[in-house]
Order: sequence, then C-alpha cells, then structure tokens
Amino acid sequence: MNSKLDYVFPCLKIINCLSPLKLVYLIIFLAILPTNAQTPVGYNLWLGYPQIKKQTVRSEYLRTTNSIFFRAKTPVLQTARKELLRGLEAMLDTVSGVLDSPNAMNTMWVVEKNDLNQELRRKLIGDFERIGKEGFIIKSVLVNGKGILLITANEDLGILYGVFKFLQLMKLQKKLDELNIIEGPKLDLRMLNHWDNLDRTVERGYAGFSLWNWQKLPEYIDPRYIDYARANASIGINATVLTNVNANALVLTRAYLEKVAALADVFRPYGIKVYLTARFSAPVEIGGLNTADPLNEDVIEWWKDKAKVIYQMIPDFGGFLVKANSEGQPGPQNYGRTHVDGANMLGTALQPFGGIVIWRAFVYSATDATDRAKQAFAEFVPYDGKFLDNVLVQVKNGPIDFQPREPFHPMFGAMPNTSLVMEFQITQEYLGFSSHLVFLPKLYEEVLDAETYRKGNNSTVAKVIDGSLFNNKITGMAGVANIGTDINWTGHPFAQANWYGYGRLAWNPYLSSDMIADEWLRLTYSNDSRFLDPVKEMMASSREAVVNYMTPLGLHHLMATGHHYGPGPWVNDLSRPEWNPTYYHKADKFGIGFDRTPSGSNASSQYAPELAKLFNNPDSTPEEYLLWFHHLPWDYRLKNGEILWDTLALNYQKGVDQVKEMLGIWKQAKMYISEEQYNEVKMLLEIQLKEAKWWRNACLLYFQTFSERKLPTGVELPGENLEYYKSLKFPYAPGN
Ligand code: GCW
Repeated sequence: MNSKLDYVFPCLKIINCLSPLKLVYLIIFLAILPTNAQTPVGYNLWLGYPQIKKQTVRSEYLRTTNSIFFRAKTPVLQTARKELLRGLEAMLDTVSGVLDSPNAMNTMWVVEKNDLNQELRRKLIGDFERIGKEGFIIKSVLVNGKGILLITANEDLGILYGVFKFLQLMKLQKKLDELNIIEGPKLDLRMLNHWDNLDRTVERGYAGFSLWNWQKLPEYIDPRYIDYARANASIGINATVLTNVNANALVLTRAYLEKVAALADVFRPYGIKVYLTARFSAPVEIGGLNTADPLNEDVIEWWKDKAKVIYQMIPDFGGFLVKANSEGQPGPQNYGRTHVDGANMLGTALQPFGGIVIWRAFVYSATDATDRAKQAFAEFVPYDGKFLDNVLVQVKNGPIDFQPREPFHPMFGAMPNTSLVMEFQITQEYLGFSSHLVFLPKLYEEVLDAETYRKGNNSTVAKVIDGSLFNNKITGMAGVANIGTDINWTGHPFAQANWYGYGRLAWNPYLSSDMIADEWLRLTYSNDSRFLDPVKEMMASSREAVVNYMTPLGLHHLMATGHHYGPGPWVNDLSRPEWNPTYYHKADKFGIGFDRTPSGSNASSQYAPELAKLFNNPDSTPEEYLLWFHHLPWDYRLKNGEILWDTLALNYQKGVDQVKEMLGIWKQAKMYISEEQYNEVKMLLEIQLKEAKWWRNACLLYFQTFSERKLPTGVELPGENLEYYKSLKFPYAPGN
C-alpha cells in the first residue's frame, strides 16, 4: 500500500538535486499546470472524500489516530485496507500507520473474527451469528482497559463492507465513538444486469457506451473497471451480469471467456462475482450441433462441457441469466419443451460447480391474444416447485414492463416453492432516459412495501423476495444497470442516486427511500441542511411528477415506438397488438382504460382475493391504478368530485407544475454547490420541463379526440396541434 509519503520523499530527493535556476523553472511550470488535473465532476460518485477538519471529526479515537491494527491476509482484505487508508488519508489528512499485529498504541482494529482474541470473540458471539456471511460489526470495545474502534466480520467481504460503512459514517458526520452497528444483507444476490452488447452499444443505455472494452480485453484493464467495482462494493452489490439478456452466444467462446475472466479477476477482490447471459441456441450457433433441445443428450453434454471450461477459467463464476422464448429469443419452447426443462438442464450443468441459473419470467407470446399482463403468471405459476434448487426465477416489478407506475407483479407471493428474484430497471427506458430527474427508490419502495396478502396480513413483496415469507434457499434482486462510459457514469448526475438507492435496497429492502435520498445527497453533494431539505423534497416528488406528466391514473405504455422516447399514444399500426399504445389505453368515445376485471381480461384474479376484490370495483381501486384495471366513461366521477376527463387533464398539468417546482428548488440550491454541479442539473431540468409539456400536450390533444371535451380551467393550452406532435420523429434516439 502506497502512502502519500511514498511519493513525497522521492520528489524531495529530486528537488534537492536541482540547480536554483531549474528550481525556478519547475515552480513556474507547476504554477501554470492546469488545475483541472483533479477528478472530473461526478466521476467519484458518492465516494468522494473531502477533507474534514480534524477537530470536527466526531471521534476521540480518530482525532488521536496513530495506528490501526489491520491484518490483510486475503485480496479482499487488502482491498479493504486500501480503501480504509484512502478514505482516512483524504478526509483526515493524517497518514495512519497500519500494523499487522496489535499494539498498545492502536486506536482502531479491523480484524476478521478468526483473528480476534478469545475474549472478544466470545463477547461478540451473538452479534457474529446475526450478521451472517457478509455482514459486519462496527463497535467501540475495551481492550486492556483502552477504548478501541473495532470493525469485524465473519468473513473478509464483511470487513470490506464494514470499512465502506465506516467511511460513510465519517463523511455523514456521525458520532463515531459509541457506534454499535450490527448489520448484514437481507438478500443473497445483489445483482446488476448490464444490457451491454459485444459491440459496446447498450440496449436502453443512456450514459454512453458499454464500460467493457472487449476489443482490448483481456490484456488491457481500464482503471474504470476498478472504480466500477469499488462503487458497487461500497453499496453491497456482489454480482454483475456483464451481457445483454438479448444474448450473443459468442461470449461463451474461449476468446471471449478469456476477457470475461480478466474482468472477474478485477472484480474478485471487491467481492463481486461475474455472470453471463446464456443464449439458449448457443449449442447450434457456436457448438456445431443441429439442435438446442434441452432434452437432447448432445445438448446436455455440450452445456456440461461448457460449464467445465468456464469454471476452469473463472473458478468463482456466478452462473447464467437467461431470457428464453421472449421477444424473439430462442428457448426450450422452440423444441416443444418447457421453461422448466430448459432451466433445469442448465441448472444441472452448473450444479457441480456451485453455479446458479436465473431464468427470466418476462414472457408474452406473439400469438396468444390474452391480456399481456396475464401471460407470465399463467405460464410460470403452474411450475411452482418444479425448478431445481439452483434455479431462480427473475420477475419484473410489474406485469407489463418497467412503466412509471404498475401494480406489483402478481407472481410475487404466488410461487411459494420457487425463489423469485426481483427485477427492477435502474436505467430509465420509460422514464425520460438520462435527461429526466426521477428518483427511482420511491418506485422500488412502493413495490417492495406492497401487500400481497398471500400469507395473511403483512405478506409484503419485500418478504417474498428476502425469503422470510416462504423460507426460500437463495434470495436476490437484480437491477438493469444505468451505467456507461459517460464521465459521471449515469448521464444524469441524479441517476447516480438510482444506482446507489438500488444497491441499498438490494442490501435491505426495508430501507425508506427518504433515508436513501438523505444519505446519497450528503455523500454526493453536501451535509448542509439548507441544501438537503429542499433538494430531498425535490427528489421525493420527482417520481410522482413523471407519472403525472406521462401516464397518470394507471395509464401505461403510451411511449413512442421502438425507442420509447416521448409520447405516442396514437400508435396503432405495429405488427404485434400488444406493442401498440392503443392496446393499453383503449380510449374511445365512451371512455378510457383497460378492463382487467372479470368483465374484461380478469387479470385482477391473479392477485390474492383481498386485492382482486379491491381492484374489481372502480370505487375501491386505488386511484393510481384506476385505468390499469377499468375502462371508465369520460364523465365518471372520482372521489375528488371531478369527472375523469378533467382529473386526467389536471394530472397532466400537475406533472408539468411539479417539474417547474423542481427547477425552482434547484435554483435556490445554487449557492451550496459548485457552478458546474449547479448548471449541469439546471440544464437537464429545463429539458425535463420542456418534455413534460410535450407529454401533456400530445396526450391531451390525442385523448381529446375521443372525449370531445374542453380542457378544464388550470390546464395550459397546447401551443401546437396534434398533427405536429404526431409528426415528430427520432431516428437516432439512444439506447434503441
Ligand atoms: O423493456 C423491454 C425492452 C427491451 C428488453 C426487454 C427485456 C432486453 O424494451 O429492450 O430487452 O424489455 O426486458 O427483455
């Protein structure tokens, strides 16, 4: 580990040898060096470590820091030690001595359970049981009568997480001397899903290109890979699927596996395992077989051999994520077999090596005319209990597709004998790309807190996925990444909060989104409450704002074709009915909305009876899901006393007003942050305001052709006519 002194001494030696004239030149040269040699704004994410004045550190121990006992025996522990020193040195501007054995001068110990003395081990035995494999303990303890700050864990990864937590607490200006934190993750798999293609384009990616430079791998290790791993480890993410679920079999060839192995080597010391998407037809495409039938002996052998090769190259390989028989991807059904046949065949191949299969439930058929919202449930629920133990089923948060708002997916709670992984989208495919500020943990929280009633009251979605409701063996959450080569990683600086917040909720799905916003803002911008309080409010309202200006009252999938950028509620000419927005809103002279009650598609019956009853009656359906479940007349009277048309229009207007308020809040925040930080978000909020108005105008003008009613007072009149909005085309919208 290099300390700052390692660099200072050689420099002093060089300076000593210089003649006075050369020294003058050197000083002039240093003075004119551009000062922006620092890290560019946004690159450090929530991991920037600004200097803290020593006297304001809320810890007696650290103010008198002189040595730390930290025995780093494994690569993960070495990472942890490096991270601790990096943070402490930057924040405290003191070079702390790190020792491999305890010493009377220690003020801090960072030690794995097995390296603790008997007495402490015994004293903390209950805590060690509670934190599990990856958790940590941060605690003030007495050693030989002297107070010491202790970070400890059962295993090395817990230490790394504990170190990040400790640095975070320091940055949050928490009092550090009486800490007693005993914490472990509630989910096993805390995963990012990259929809990254081998040509470096990113499906639904709005932050540049893929981070993975396949061309230069395996030899060339971009330092960003390390920074990516640090960022993920700091929020507890322990798994990454490198490639798009719309998969390319080439990644399973030896040449690519060597590249994957190089990435796995980089991520391993940060506790992150690598997974790949497996194209079901790979045995045909790269294996020379003439079938990929999961019951064919040659196919079974091919996958077994493939698994063997992968594990020889990447001993801790995580496993496969599979999108099969969905949106044109090949799968077992191509051979008359089932999802269970396909998933279990791959599970069997990975099982000897401890690998897992994550099989996606995002399926809807090109030929089945039943409501798309019902199809995944109908197809998968009968398979409950039929998947192998190392096969997990990954379910999107809602039954359609990552809309600004959907009710939770009815599969959650309906498959007690199957491990269900929650799939959230962090990238904002349907929520304004990387131009709109939308704080997604609000959405995630709503889904996780939703009551399923599957095992009485308090059977929330969070309890389904953390395994506590049905005692599942493996648990997990997946987030479709919003990360790319942009300097600030995510395009919009506030989209970093979605990556951060996703990680925090994957660690603990019971955290509140308000707390996450508070943490993230403090870690990224400032601890000043004059900045924090209003900006937190701006974040909290941002999700409801996007729902209002895009798809209020339970409307969904009104986005334009293909790229999903901007409104296209009029689109009705795509080859598959369920790709058309008109399929979802069903606006006509009578009214608007999708009847999913028994008089319609009866999708409501896929929920527990308590919910189905609620959803079947428009009067008891929560207003935010009204048009998801009902087709209602334009003059249907809502609880607010207004008719549906007026409420719809006023909601669209409200969304626009909310963005105006967000912009207003941001303008007030100007004095607390740098000009660059301020301008960046201000410009983006201006785009968001322009686009919120576009959404409002386009949707209202279009729906007005059916309602034939005037816009109510308070709704701004559109500046253009419907034809204008219909004529807008975006052939190069990103992420498509
Ligand atoms: O939301 C849709 C996207 C597709 C995506 C698909 C999926 C990867 O529009 O781009 O494909 O979902 O989740 O498989």
